[in-house]
Amino acid sequence: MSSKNTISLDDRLAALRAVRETGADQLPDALRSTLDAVLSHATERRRRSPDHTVIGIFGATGSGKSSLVNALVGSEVAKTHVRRPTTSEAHSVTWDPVGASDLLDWLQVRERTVLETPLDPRAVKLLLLDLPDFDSVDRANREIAERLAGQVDALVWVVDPQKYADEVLHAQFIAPHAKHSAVTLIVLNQIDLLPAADLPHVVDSLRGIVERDGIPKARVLTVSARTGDGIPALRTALGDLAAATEVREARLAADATTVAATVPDAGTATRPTKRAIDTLVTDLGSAAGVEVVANAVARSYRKRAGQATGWPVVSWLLRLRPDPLARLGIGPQRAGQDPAVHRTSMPALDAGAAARASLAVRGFADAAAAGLTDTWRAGIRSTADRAIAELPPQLDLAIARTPLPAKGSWWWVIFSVLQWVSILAALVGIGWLLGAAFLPNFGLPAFEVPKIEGWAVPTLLIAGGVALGILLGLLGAAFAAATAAARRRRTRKLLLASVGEVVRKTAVAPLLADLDRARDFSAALKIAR
Ligand SMILES: Nc1nc2c(ncn2[C@@H]2O[C@H](COP(=O)(O)OP(=O)(O)OP(=O)(O)O)[C@@H](O)[C@H]2O)c(=O)[nH]1
Ligand SMILES: [Mg+2]
Repeated sequence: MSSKNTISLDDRLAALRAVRETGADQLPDALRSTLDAVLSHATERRRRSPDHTVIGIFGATGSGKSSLVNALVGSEVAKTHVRRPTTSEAHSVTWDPVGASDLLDWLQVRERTVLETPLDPRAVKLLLLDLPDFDSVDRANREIAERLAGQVDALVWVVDPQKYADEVLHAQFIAPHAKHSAVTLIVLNQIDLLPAADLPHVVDSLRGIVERDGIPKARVLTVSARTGDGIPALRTALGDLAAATEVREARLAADATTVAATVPDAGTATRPTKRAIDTLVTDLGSAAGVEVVANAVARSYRKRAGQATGWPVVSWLLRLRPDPLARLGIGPQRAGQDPAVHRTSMPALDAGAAARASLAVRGFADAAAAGLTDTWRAGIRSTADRAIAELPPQLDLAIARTPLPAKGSWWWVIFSVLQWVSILAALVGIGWLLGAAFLPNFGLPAFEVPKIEGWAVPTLLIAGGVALGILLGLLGAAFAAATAAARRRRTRKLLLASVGEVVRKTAVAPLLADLDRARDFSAALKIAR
């Protein structure tokens, strides 16, 4: 009782429209057309004279529908006959035709009678329809009755004492319209033909059958179109229906609820956590070669630091080795190239990396879609597949565009100067010793070799120079190792930030949009139901 009554028809229809829109590619075609039909029916009905209440008189042939209409309005407006079927066209009776004609056009009712005195003071805006028999042998009759049963605001079922229990009438006609129980009246006509004592039994039996049709607590009225018995009560009941504004909406609401009940729910989506997104970025980053580049940055730094600060006697050998960054096609030497068109020459997602990348995206999507139904999961899968196809070139570009820390360090110059000083010292020592040893051979005066603590100064210069060179080399290598490690970490961070941007835009955002759509769909469906 509760939620059904607090949601307005507007909200319910808006929700149904949202279900139709957000679920567009997830719903089977047939269901989509049904939703469209219900929505357009509701829109059309509400656009046309919302003040009039359309009540249709339905029933088997000969039950006395036309006679009942005549009895209700108090004049012979409808043709009645013993010949069957008599009524083959819908016939309307109105008391306030202004605004009703548009509605009657929509209902495709051509036979129109306008009367003066309403059958109930509250029923001025009533639009009463006498209809052809529902179970007619005449197909056209059946179609008119069926179509109008789908359009009217309230339904009156007329049965007679002979055929009130007819299986076909209940199973094929009343039960399918059970969803409109709130706007349905059951009328047992021709009670003048029943012995008074049997009436309560017949009514009880009829009530039981109608309850089995799916209309519990149905309002059953007993009348005789011939004698007028029960007619005033039926007029009051129709007046009640015409006066209640909610009646006009109840039918549309029931239609919306009924179709919504047939729409399969989407299930519940799990919004990915920040951690799951971070893991996806890291996984895709390593598939795209973030580690490879970070290591190359570190090795490139160490190589160049070695060249600049190593012991010059051996450090020149390092020049023979290619720069690890250059080998990847990235790094300082790409200056002048437009990074927007530049691609790295990394093996952009080789088979193994591509497999790991798609596994990561699929895993991420599947985890988020775990609580969804198969069709919605499949939709999210195809979004993931689209992302998997788009990612490799974008990841490559992201890596190519990221400015890497590739500059040298300030202390290289100091080390380099000191290295040359140490070489110079060693060379001076060597020259000195050579001079001291060979000059006398050329008749030149030998010069004194000074000593410190018993050590010849040239020897000290050589030993000191070599020792300083090696020491500087070792120290430089240690500094370089520490700096290279820091640069590896920084590169990793920079690259992951670039990769993260791409991954968020290309994979996470579309998947989140899908999940949001599933959530909106479920929320709308809940309201529509
Ligand atoms: N005894 C009795 N006869 C009735 C009553 N209502 C209708 N009839 C008769 O039943 C026959 C059929 O009545 P209609 O009103 O034409 O029945 P209908 O339901 O409109 O029939 P179709 O138009 O063929 O679907 C007529 O001969 C009526 O006189 C009633 O309350 N009591
Ligand atoms: Mg008739």
